Amino acid sequence: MTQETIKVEGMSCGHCVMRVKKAIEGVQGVQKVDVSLENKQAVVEFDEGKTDVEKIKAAIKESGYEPV
Ligand SMILES: [Cu+2]
Repeated sequence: MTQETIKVEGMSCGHCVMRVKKAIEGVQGVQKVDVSLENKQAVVEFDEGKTDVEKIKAAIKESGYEPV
């Protein structure tokens, strides 16, 4: 299992946090997601054999937010 911290721009409330969390959870291979509005970041645990950071970032982007 790999853990990565991804900075996310554009979140302004709990609703945004839920949208980003749901988007990341929808990526196959993701095990655990913790999104922080205060820190503007997502801490993601995932199976390296099934997904990668680029795919997770793409899912964040699709949900309307900006991974950095
Ligand atoms: Cu919001």
